[in-house]
Amino acid sequence: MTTLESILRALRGAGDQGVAGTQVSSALGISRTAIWSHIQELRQLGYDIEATSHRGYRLLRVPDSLLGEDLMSQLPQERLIGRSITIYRETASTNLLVDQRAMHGESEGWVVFAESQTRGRGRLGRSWVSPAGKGLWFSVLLRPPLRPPEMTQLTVISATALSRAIRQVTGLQPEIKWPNDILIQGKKVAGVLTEMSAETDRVSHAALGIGINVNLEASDFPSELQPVATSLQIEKGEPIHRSTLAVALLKALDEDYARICKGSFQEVAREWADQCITLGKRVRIHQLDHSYLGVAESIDPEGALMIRTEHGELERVTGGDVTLEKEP
Ligand code: BT5
Repeated sequence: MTTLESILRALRGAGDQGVAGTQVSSALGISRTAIWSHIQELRQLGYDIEATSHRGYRLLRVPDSLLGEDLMSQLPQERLIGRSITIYRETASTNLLVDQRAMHGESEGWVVFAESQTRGRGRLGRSWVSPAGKGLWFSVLLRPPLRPPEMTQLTVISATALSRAIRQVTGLQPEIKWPNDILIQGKKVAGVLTEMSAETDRVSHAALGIGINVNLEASDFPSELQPVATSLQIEKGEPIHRSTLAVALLKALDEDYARICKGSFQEVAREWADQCITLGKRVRIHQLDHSYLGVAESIDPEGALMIRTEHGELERVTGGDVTLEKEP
């Protein structure tokens, strides 16, 4: 744990009571002058920290910018996802950064956020709009104990964790559209891009990329997306604190990833099914070169969508796009 993270943990732990400089300095084994210079550093970053002789240091307000140490200071000490967190001001794509670091042996659970992405990626070569300071654009490095055909499980747990965290922090009611869309009132508010590097039978690492439109305004979306995309701020009618949401989401992801690592995917799948708007609906499945109609019946133990086609056959869908069809 870095000193900055420990100081933030102490400040948050003390809450309104405040914490004495001497107490922090003896707990961390560093001088009061060193603590003071870290407090100054935090103030420069926009943290409002009161310093008085009778109450010591008190955290009054935190900025909306992302700081790795601050996110880590709010996560449980025992965790896999978010063991280490890096924030970039700008990058091409956070999934790309995960790939590069994974090749150099970075440990599982590393998380990288970017305040903006210049080449944010969607699935199937599509792009993801990621303007500066308005969303949560991040990726997690995982080394999952899954075989390549089971990788849809990762998308399913991410959508479930995302939906839970959004509900907890904003009170909004998100819906999940298989496999990777989070919608509010029918408009897309977040998406998941799971990319893996696999050998024949084993996934060597995965980049789990998540994009959430937090405080975008309608004018932040290109005109063609305005009818189909939304943000939490637009839906809630007020800005949402990004780091509060980031912490809730990292906790939720850590819980759900632990569940699949111990083979309890079905538990997450049940929670997923409760919020999924795709199940029970007439859908059109779009594959690379063709599309067909059917009814979405269930997800199977590997996370694939089971479709009853018009001809009565059961098809297993692991990729491509699904659109909801009007009932005949
Ligand atoms: C996704 O793809 O929904 C996956 C999005 C994953 C983004 C994250 S951000 C962090 C990490 N790093 C990356 O480079 N990517 C991940 P897909 O289902 O293919 O949806 C892409 C389509 O959604 C685009 O073709 C647009 O139509 C639309 N779209 C693009 N940006 C959007 C936005 N910000 N909000 C809503 N819709 C958007």
